[in-house]
Amino acid sequence: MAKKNENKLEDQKSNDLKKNTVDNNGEFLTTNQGLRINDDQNSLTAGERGPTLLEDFHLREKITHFDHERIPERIVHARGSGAHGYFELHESLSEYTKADFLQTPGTRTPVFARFSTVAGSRGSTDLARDVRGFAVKFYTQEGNYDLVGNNMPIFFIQDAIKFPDLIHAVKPEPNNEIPQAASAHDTFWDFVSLTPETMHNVMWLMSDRAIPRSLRMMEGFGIHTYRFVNKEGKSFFVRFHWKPVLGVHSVLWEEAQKISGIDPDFHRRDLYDSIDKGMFAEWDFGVQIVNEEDEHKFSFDLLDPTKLIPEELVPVKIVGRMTLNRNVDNFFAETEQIAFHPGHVVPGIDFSNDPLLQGRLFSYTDTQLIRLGGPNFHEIPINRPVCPFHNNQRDGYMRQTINPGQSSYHPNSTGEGFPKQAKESEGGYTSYHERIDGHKIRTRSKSFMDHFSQPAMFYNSLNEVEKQHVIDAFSFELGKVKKAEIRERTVGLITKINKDLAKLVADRLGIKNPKPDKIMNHSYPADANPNDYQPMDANPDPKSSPAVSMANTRKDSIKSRMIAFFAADGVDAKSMENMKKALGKQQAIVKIVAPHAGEIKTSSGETVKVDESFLTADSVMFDAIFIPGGKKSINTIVGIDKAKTYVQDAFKHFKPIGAVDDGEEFLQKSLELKSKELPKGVLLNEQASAFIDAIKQHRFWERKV
Ligand code: HDE
Repeated sequence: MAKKNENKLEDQKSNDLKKNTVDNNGEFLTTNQGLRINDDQNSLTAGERGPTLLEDFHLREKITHFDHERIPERIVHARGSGAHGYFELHESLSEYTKADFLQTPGTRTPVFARFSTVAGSRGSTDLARDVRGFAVKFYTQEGNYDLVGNNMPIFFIQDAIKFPDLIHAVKPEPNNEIPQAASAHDTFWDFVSLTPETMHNVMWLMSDRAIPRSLRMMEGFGIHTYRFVNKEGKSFFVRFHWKPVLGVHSVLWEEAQKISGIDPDFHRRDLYDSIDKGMFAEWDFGVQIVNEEDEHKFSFDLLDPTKLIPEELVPVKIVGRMTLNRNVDNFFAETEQIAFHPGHVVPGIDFSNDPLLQGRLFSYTDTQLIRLGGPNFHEIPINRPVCPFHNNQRDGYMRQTINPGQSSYHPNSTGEGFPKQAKESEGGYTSYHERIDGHKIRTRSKSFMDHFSQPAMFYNSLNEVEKQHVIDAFSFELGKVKKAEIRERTVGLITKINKDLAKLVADRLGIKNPKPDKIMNHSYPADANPNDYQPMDANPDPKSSPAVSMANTRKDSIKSRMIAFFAADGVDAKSMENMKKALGKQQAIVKIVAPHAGEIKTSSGETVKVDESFLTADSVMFDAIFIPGGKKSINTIVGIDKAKTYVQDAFKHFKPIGAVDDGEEFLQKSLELKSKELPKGVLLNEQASAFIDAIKQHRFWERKV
């Protein structure tokens, strides 16, 4: 059986990692030199109460290694969670690209995916309002291909040279290192207010996309336009998409804030636990393909990373699926040491001249050199390709590879000319022969000056609830900004996107008459005429793009959703078990929440294990609440204040709530339902199927709260 697995392409990486996996089970404790340790409890001292001796090699080795355990965290995307899996191609892309892993339907390629927040440190909360990184390493037979994207289809800036400014502005302020993992402070909004090209990504950041319910419920985007090149040498522009099989869902800002306190590892735990339970995380992989001849047919520039290609103009063609099915064995060795790079490509995938992408191509290796401590980070197990690699690069800190022989240069005769170059027909990478003709200049193309049309399109595409959340988010974030002129300048920019939105935000900030700043773009070269850098007025084309609204996501599954069952001694076994079984069939996860930890006894005397007490959990950890019957159980729960707030919060957060039999009494007492007609998503004595359908909806936004 093991032999068979070794032959499977999708297992190649995990088999490779096994070579470096060391299991301590049943082994003696030793030094790093293999010497068995007799006493790991006491240092070597001169006498019982005397000084410690320098001679104690075990103490020295142990402490020295400990002293050097930390490496620098990533300058951005420091906090991340990752998992292994595979990518399966369903439809050949051979018409567009010669990339080997995209040729034959059914081909499985091992992958490692890492999701991250951008601004926070390694130990910061998962639920920060932030963009999420969505990076996938494909271990293909032609070398590693890294698709290093985000969960939003556009970026804040158009040129890599502004990246350090953007990141300095959003990170904690340099004088006091406040605030952690938050954009709600002066320097971020100062930069935004002076740099109108940020506004499209800012709109997405203010939307619920920035506070996902789960890493498994967010989309991924390559953002930049890349190139495909087929066997005939013909090129196509391409944008990459990941669409979550569970749909795109978020939490509310109030929930995000609470979760950050109650369980800052919420997303990491959710990914780990669901994979652990065999509920694998899945995304469909899609491409938007644009013929080279059509490069200029859009109202925006394809090379501009602050623009998306509306899916209504160029549909996303779904061609495969990624399944993450294996947790890491060691977080540091795998998730922390993985090194992504948008420049890791394979034949058939190439770059466009997007100036943001071009800058990234330099940055990633550069940052790994300092973060991972030298040029040999490609030898770290998680970073090694599954295909062989040979070249004349040598030496450097921590070199693992032993290259025998006399020759380390090319051309050589001492090594009989090896390693040799590969012809294109042998899989040698050739760059696309794009014709370039231009002056060496520093300027921004005029075609990049439309900063407001797509933010306006985004806002137009949201439903009323989504719009309200954007208004609330702007009001919160700008409300945290101390300098009035920054608030005013930003609201001025919002007027250019949507006057109603600007007015609503302005009212919340006490700004009387929001006006666009006279010179709105402050990021232009010293010698330039500022007028040449002024953004164009919004003229969205199309006016809206339904695909960007989360309200239009698929809602057909409750797999891995967390459902709290309120129960105490005397809970009605039948109503609890019936619902539990029905939810279990749909692969939802039921957690018994009780007045105390340990166990409770049902009405029929059986013992049930308690998962959480009302003290250890909170409504924000769950997708829905169910209250089974049982007079005694309900009598107990009615007396617990936290249980009542639990339900009230779930109600306020638009979540489905179900109750049967005596459970109704608790619901009535907690929610004080006055009218006979039940609020949307509150279900009394309904079939399990109705409760399941309600959970599929995720939230009942139309509920009056
Ligand atoms: Fe990155 N980015 N980035 N970035 N980025 C890094 O590389 C950089 C950008 C993204 O899980 C760094 O290994 C520049 C866009 C992800 O390990 C660094 C620019 C997009 C990750 C870096 C950008 C991304 C990174 C820090 C402007 C979406 C985490 C640590 C030109 C398409 C990968 C590291 C992981 C990480 C530079 C802009 C995505 C410093 C200079 C746009 C998902 O090299």
